[in-house]
Amino acid sequence: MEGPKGEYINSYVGFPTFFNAPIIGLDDIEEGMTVVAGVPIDQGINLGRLGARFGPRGIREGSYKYRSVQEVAENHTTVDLDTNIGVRFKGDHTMGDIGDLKISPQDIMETTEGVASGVSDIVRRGGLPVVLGGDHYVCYPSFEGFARGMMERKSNPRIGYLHIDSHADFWDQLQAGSRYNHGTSARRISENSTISYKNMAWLGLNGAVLDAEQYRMYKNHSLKMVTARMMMEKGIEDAVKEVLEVAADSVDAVYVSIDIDVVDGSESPGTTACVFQGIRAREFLSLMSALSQYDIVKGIDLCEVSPPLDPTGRTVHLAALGLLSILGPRLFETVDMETGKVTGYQGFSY
Ligand SMILES: [Mn+2]
Repeated sequence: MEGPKGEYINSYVGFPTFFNAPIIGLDDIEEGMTVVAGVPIDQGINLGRLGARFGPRGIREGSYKYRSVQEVAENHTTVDLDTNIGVRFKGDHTMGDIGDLKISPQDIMETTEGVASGVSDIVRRGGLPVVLGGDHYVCYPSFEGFARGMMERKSNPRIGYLHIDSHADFWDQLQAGSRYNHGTSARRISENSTISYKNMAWLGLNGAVLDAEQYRMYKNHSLKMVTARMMMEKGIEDAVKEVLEVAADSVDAVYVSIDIDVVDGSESPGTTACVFQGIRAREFLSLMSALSQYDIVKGIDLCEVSPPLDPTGRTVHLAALGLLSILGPRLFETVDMETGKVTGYQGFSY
C-alpha cells in the first residue's frame, strides 16, 4: 500500500505524521476536522525527569503503525472478533496534522503565547484540536487558546474542563514561587473567565495529591475529584458519566486534558512522574472509548509522554492508541461484515 509520497506505509518509513494524516496548514482546516498539533516542550517540568519535548514525535511514530495495519487490510477494514464488527478509517479528509506549534525553549511565557495563539487559530476555523505534549504545562496555554477560539465563534462561551491524571496539577505555586509549570496548570485554567469551578473535574487521581491549601479549595468549591480507586469501584463508564455531568453542565464545550501517567508506571514507564497505583493500560483504553461517546468534548490534549524514559516504546504506543480510541467515532466507521453495510461507529479495539 502506498503512502503520500508513494512509499510503503510502515512504522519506520516516510514522514511520521499522526496516523499518517496529511500535513496541513491553517487554511486547510474545515469545520469539524480533527487537527493534530504538537508542543514539544519539557520546560514546564521543575521537579522531575525531562524528555517530554520528544513526546509529539514519539506519539506520531507510535501511531503510525496502526495506520499501516488499516492500509494493508482488505477494503481497509479490520474485524473486531469480540463483536464481529469491521472497523474502517473514514479517510484523510477527517484529520490533518498541522505540525508543531510555536514554542520558545528559553522562555515559557513566549511558549505560552505561541501555543495559545496556535490552538485559537485551529478552534476559530472550526477544527477540533488534538494537542500532543509536551509536559503537562501544555494544557494551560492550550486551554487558553481553546477559550480564545471559542470566544471568536460565540459570545460569552462557557467551557468545562476534565483533567485525567494521577496528579491534580492544582498547585497555586510550586517550588520557588513558580506559578507557571506542570504542577500549576489546572489552577491557571481555573482562573480563565470562560470556566467556573462547578465545571471542573478530575479523574484518575492517586491518593494523596493535594496539599492543605488545595484541599481547602477542593472543599470550599466542591470540586469534583474522582481517584483511580474510586473509578475502579464505580466502573469506568459510570465514572466518566459522573465527571462529565459536572464538566458538561450548561457549557458549550468540554476540554479534556490527559496525562499518560494516569496509567500505572509498570505499563506507562515513559513519563516524568510514574505512579504505581494507577489504572491499567486496558482500563485506560476503555476510559478513552467511553469518552469518545461524548460529542461535547471539543478539545483534547495528551501530555507527559517522554520517549527517552521508555526504550521499550510501550508508552508512545499506548498514548497513540488512547488518542485513536477517544477519537474513534470521528475517524472510524464500523461495517457489518455479513452485508458490508456501514453501521455507524460502534466502538472497536485493535
Ligand atoms: Mn501527572
